[in-house]
Amino acid sequence: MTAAGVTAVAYPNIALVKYWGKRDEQWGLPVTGSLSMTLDCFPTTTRVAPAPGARADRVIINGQTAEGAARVRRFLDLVRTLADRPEPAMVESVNAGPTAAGLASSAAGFAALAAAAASAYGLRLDGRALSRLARRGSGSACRSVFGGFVQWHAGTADGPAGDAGSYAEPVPVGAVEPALVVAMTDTGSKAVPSREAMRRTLATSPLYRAWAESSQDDLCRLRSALRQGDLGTVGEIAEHNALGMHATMLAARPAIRYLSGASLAVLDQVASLRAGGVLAYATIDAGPNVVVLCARDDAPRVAAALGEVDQVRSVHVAGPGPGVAIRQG
Ligand code: 2P0
Repeated sequence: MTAAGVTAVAYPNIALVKYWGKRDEQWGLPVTGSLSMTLDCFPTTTRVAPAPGARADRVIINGQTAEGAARVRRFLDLVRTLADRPEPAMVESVNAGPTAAGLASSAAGFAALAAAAASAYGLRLDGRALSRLARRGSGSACRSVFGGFVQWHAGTADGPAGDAGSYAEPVPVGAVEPALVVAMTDTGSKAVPSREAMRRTLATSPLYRAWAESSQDDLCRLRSALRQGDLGTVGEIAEHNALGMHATMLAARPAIRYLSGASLAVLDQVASLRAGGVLAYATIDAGPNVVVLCARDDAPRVAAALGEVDQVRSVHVAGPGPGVAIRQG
C-alpha cells in the first residue's frame, strides 16, 4: 500500500526577459534575472505518492517509464533530504503540451513536481520557498510557481548562501490585457538540450557578457512598462531580449541554432502585422516555435495571420494563467 499521494497542476511560462546561463550549476543560480508570463494552456499534472515498501522511485511520464527519470530522481533526493524521509516515490506525470520542443515543458513539469513532492513528503513551504525548491529542478520552473507576470530574482551570492536570494515572485501590472499566440512549427525534441546549450554559450560566445549586461537594463524597463500597462514597450523589450539571446548562441563554438527557416518566416509575418498597424512582438525560447505577444482583442487576427505561414503546424492563443495548485488524491 502507498501512503497518501498529492497531485499538483502547473502551467508553462514564457519569459519576456530570458534566463540563459547559470553562475552556479549545483544550486541552479542564474547569471541574470528574468521575467515571464505564466500561460493558461498546456498544464502538467503530476502525482507523487511516497511508497515505503518500494525499492526505488518509479517515474511515469505521459504513460511511459520516463527517459528523464534520473533528473526527477535527483530532485526527489533533494526533497527527501529536506524532509528527512527516506522512502522512494511513485511519480506519475501528464504533460498536455509538446515536451522538450522549447515550450517550457520543464518549467511546468518541475513546478508541479516540486509542489506535489514537497506536500507529499510533509514539507510546509510558502510560495517563495517553493519557487526556490522548483529552481533546483529546472531554473524556469521557479517562475511557474506563480500565476500572471513573474520575476525571478538572480540574487548575488553563490552556493548555499545564494540560494535564499534567488526566488520568483509575482510583479505588479497595470491595465494590460495581453495574449501570447504560440506558433508551433515543430513539436519534435530539440537537438541540443538547453542546459548544455547554456553551458556552451557561457564558455564560448563572445557576445554572452554583452547580452547579460543589457538584460539587466531590459528587466528594469520591462517592469516599468508592465506597471504602466504599456504593451508596445513590453513587446519591444521582449523581442529585443530574445533575439539578443539567440545571437549569443549563434556566436557560440560550435554555433547553437534553434531558429529554423519556419521561425524566420513567422518573424517576417510578425513584422508585416506591425507594418499593418497591429501591435505584435515575437519571442523565441530554446526551440524553433515562435510566441507572439499582442493585445487580447487582437489575438484572433494575429492567430489567423500566423496560421497563414506555410510552415506553421498549429496556433494556440494563451492568456495569463494561474500559479501551481495542489490537491489531495
Ligand atoms: C527562459 N529558457 O527564460 C529560457 C529562455 C529557454 C530559453 O529557461 O538548465 O529548462 O533546467 O535551469 O529552465 C530553459 O531552461 O534550464 C529556459 P535548466 P531550463 O525560459
